[in-house]
Amino acid sequence: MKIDILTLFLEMFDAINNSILERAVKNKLLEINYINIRDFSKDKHKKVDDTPFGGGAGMVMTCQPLFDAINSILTEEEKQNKDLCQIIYMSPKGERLEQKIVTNLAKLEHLIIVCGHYEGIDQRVIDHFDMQEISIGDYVLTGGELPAMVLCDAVARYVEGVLSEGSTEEESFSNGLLEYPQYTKPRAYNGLVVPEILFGGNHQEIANWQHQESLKLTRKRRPDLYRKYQKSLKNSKK
Ligand code: 4H4
Repeated sequence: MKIDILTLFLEMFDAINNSILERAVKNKLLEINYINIRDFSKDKHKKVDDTPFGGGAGMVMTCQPLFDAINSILTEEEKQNKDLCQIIYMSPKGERLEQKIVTNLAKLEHLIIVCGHYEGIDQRVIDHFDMQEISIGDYVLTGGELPAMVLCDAVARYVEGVLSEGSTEEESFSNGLLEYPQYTKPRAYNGLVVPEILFGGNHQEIANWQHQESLKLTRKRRPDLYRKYQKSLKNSKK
């Protein structure tokens, strides 16, 4: 299995280079590559983030460096056939990491893991590459590197030969909503545009749209959170 990790902080991964993964890599059961997203920035100051459209705190990682970094890794075959390589984005909005996801990922030949920072990455990157968003839990970290290490560690355990035979058989898992999609400059990238509502300047309309997007996303991705939210809404009206 080959895992390509896109990150801004390669040195953080020294932590897993001295673990069971090191032996798996040495025995050629696993290949792990670390790619620095900043190396792909075409900005003269190597910027990789910008302010979010629609206002709001924090910064968002921009499209260009991420598009170019990912496209530099995908083979022509993988660009044509999305089944050959799974691209994962570590995000609090993702599907909660559970063993079922781990065992499914462990069957793949090639994984690309994208580590976000700040408020995350521009939604167009996620949509264009049809990324699988995975969360290690309902909390926001400073970066996606630790979640990426958690995922690598969990997946590597299921790669044939990494652990001794049979050792994985007998083992045992806000405002209450997921955040709305994030966008930043440019307004259009490779024909991919930002929702017009964010440029209307009507903060109430923007806030309403963002809330609706949060509701939509949460209902789809985390029905458990959604049911809890609706219930608390009913109780607050009593
Ligand atoms: C990504 C913060 C996306 C906020 C990030 C968003 C986790 C987690 C995490 C640095 C990056 C944070 N990754 N499980 N929990 N705006 N990553 O906290 O989409 O909510 O995996 S956002």
